[in-house]
Amino acid sequence: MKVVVLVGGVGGARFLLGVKAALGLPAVGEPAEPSEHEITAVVNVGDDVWMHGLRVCPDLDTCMYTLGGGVDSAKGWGRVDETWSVKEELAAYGVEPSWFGLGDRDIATHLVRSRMLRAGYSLTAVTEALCDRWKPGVRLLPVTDERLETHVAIDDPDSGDPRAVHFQEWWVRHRAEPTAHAFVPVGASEAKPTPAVLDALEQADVVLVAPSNPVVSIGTLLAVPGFRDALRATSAPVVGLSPIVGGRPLRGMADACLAGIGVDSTAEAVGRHYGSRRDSDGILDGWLVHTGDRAEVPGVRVRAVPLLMSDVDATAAMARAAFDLAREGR
Ligand code: GDP
Ligand code: FO1
Ligand code: CA
Repeated sequence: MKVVVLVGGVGGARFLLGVKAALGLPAVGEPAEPSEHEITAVVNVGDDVWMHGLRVCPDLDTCMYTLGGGVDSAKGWGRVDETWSVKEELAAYGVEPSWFGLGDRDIATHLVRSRMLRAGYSLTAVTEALCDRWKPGVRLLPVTDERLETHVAIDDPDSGDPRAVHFQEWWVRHRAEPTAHAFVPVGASEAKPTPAVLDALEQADVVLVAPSNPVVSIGTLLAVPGFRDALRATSAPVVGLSPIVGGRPLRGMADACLAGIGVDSTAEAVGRHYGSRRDSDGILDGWLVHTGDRAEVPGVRVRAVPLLMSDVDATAAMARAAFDLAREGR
């Protein structure tokens, strides 16, 4: 089966572990022998940022490290067994930003990526090269090879003046505390989905929308011109899983993001925000919400199942429920 999964970072990567397990693949790494199943992750690049002259791709790296067995699973991002000598030296020089921590091992990834980008390789090619080492067992595709960065319109915490900051500054430096008035996918209007992404959507047997941040992860994928159309055009059923359980995000600050676009932090509101593929611009055929949550989404088949990714088995059960819901629509 050809499965395409739309993901951001931590939540998306953990979901991918379960998708692999549900298809009989090892959650981490590659299977011993080739599998009949193909999993392609279409990954958000809106969090990407130039830091100290290096290109950092948090969602791609979180997926690569998590599925390749190198992630710091306590944090959900960055490398396990990390050291911070370079960060300490940068601080000794008084170099900013000091609020964004780059570990020594992680820096090697950014050095390889930045060098290849400067040599003219696409982000798709760079990611493929990095995955030759990590062997995540799924194909990781940046949604676009063009520059696309999420910036956030806030009121400056000190002066109160309106200003736009890179998503990482809002998320990491300010802990998403300043009210987000708007999320601006800078570069989106010139961006387009890569040919590999369009081909994967066209060839897919099923498309899953991971329980990722609906605004800055899934929303940014949908902001790439042509992506939503390709998602609506595929013959594959599209099934999403709610990242909101019991009226709040399970991790992170998706509620701050949803408030920024005027969507309630409920499974129903997010499902309606994504909309039905039978509508004029919706993307869902099916929507999984957590047991106990209720959701009416016109034109979308809704099912309530346990949606806590407490371990790989629980996540695999979520993926199987999504496959079952996808088949119901055949
Ligand atoms: P990020 O890029 O690191 O923020 O990761 P994603 O955007 O891919 O996923 C973040 C989202 O994952 C958050 O909005 C959480 O609500 C969601 N999430 C985290 N753990 C769980 C879980 O166990 N179950 C569900 N349904 N959602 C989860
Ligand atoms: N998150 C933090 O809260 N603090 C950090 O210092 C930090 C550094 C960092 C470095 C590389 C990387 O790939 C991710 C990093 N993150 C950090 C996480 C990152 O901000 C988030 O994973 C996503 O961008 C949010 O969706
Ligand atoms: Ca992210």
